[in-house]
Amino acid sequence: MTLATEKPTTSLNKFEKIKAEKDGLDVKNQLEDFAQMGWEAMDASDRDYRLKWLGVFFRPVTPGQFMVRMRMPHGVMSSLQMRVLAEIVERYGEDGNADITTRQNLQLRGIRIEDIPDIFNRFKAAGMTSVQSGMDNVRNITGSPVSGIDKHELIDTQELVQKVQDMITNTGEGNPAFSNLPRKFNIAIGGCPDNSIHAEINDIAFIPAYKNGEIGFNVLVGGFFSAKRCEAAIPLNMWVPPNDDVVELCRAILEIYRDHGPRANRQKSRLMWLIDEWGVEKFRAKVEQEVGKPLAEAAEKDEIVWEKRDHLGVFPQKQAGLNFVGFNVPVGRLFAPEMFELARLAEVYGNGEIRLTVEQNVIIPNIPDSRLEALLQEPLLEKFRIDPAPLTRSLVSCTGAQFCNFALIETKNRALALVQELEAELEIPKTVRIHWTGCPNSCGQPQVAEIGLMGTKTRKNGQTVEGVDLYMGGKVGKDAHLGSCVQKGIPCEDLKPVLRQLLVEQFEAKLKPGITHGI
Ligand code: SRM
Ligand code: SF4
Repeated sequence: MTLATEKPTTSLNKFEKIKAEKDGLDVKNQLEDFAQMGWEAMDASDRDYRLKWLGVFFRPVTPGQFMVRMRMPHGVMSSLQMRVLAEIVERYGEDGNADITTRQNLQLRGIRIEDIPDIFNRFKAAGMTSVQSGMDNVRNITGSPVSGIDKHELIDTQELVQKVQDMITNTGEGNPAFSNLPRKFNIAIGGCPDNSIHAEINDIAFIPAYKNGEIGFNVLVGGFFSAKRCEAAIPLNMWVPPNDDVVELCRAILEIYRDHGPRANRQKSRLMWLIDEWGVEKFRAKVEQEVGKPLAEAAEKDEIVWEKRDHLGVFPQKQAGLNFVGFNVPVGRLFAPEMFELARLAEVYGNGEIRLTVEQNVIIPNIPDSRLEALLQEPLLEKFRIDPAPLTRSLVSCTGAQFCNFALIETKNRALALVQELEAELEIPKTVRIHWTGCPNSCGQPQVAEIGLMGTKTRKNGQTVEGVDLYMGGKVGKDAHLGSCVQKGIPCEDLKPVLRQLLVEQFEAKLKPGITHGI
């Protein structure tokens, strides 16, 4: 094994040096000390980098108020867990909130370092962890948000996702075997016919496919976005049954990536760069060798045969008499009172379960037919609608300048205000998927959107102003493919007429009566 820790530290890049000096997970034993000394006195490498191994992110935009990124395997959580998280953010007043992320996960804000030991105890008591959710670790593992309750699903992937997370994180305790990857790593396991996981943008994706009459998964590898390069995942020409082979395969690929992945240049360290270097056949052979047995070749066709569903509204489950209800949470932002309310609704009307989606929305499952009508009358549904307007419905946004220091522009608040203005002016016959992302890191996935907006700086009247690069053509679900940049440097203040024109010319929108201004 050629881990970075065995190399002379002088030749390593900044991040490899930090990891070689001390494993990120080691700060676990220093949390009480950090709480005592406060954020200003902490060693900068521990505070700004190593804490991310525990899911705790120093925010230079709001110094002293940390962000905590959870792990919510499959986006499934209980009302009890939601309430624990609500109590945590509630104590920070206006500074506290939680964002649903594009990986079906939650990020808490406003967190003080002095509270971390207590917060981690609460996580543990409620069966949650934030371990290894940042830096060179495997991110939240995604799955269909309606797994186990979907009439149309081919494989219930919940247990598999949990098993893969447990293998990677040592059941949430932290696992040094996978805490020093060359770079971040994304895994998605989809058992549904509509590719609700965005398989194409994950380092490993499992998609349903029949082989000799048995349902299992075809495996894709190497999908990723970065500022310099974006690639859709490619077939590994491998099929695995939906059992522990999935866990073994993830373990094998992670070990290969850990031991052989390129580490010199952070811009060229994601899994696809290793696959480029070796070629997919050599990579496949190495995976087979690492797993220790021959693995089947890919099934001829996969079972992603549907357009992607957004799960908003009321849907009968596969369990007779039960329903799931999908709520739109505008740009994924939750505050403590709404989190308590979601927990209450899940308990009063469902069985206490809550699910998160990669579109930054919420699903409450297991609602009996007899309770549906009453749920739909609840005041929270005025804010988190089940039938939102067509642009709000599919709006996704990354964090942006409010909290993220990489951001070149403000995103969430601007995104929401702009679609609301456009909805006031236009009749829009169908939903249009608009994704905002504050910088080229692409956390808001503009490449999967019909209209993608990526933050940039541009010039207007001799001044540098906030702007966006416009992406178009992203297709999700069946035959997914990535969109590309069609126009650069549109000043944000000029964006509304550009989008209005696009919506009219390409998405069949019409100006509402009385709206005259200019296309
Ligand atoms: Fe991301 C870094 C937020 C999904 C690509 N991402 C960051 C950081 C941690 C930067 C930082 O330290 O400030 C952002 C934290 C801001 C904050 O305070 O919230 C951040 N990323 C997010 C989230 C919260 C966006 C959102 O609003 O939903 C998503 C959290 C997911 C989760 O629960 O773990 C998020 N990030 C993504 C995705 C989308 C996905 O996974 O489907 C991508 C593109 C896909 C991919 O990774 O291949 C993505 N984030 C990045 C990158 C570019 C990675 C690269 O290889 O270059 C960075 C920068 C980096 O890692 O150096 C980054
Ligand atoms: Fe921050 Fe850029 Fe990611 Fe948005 S895309 S959360 S601005 S790193």
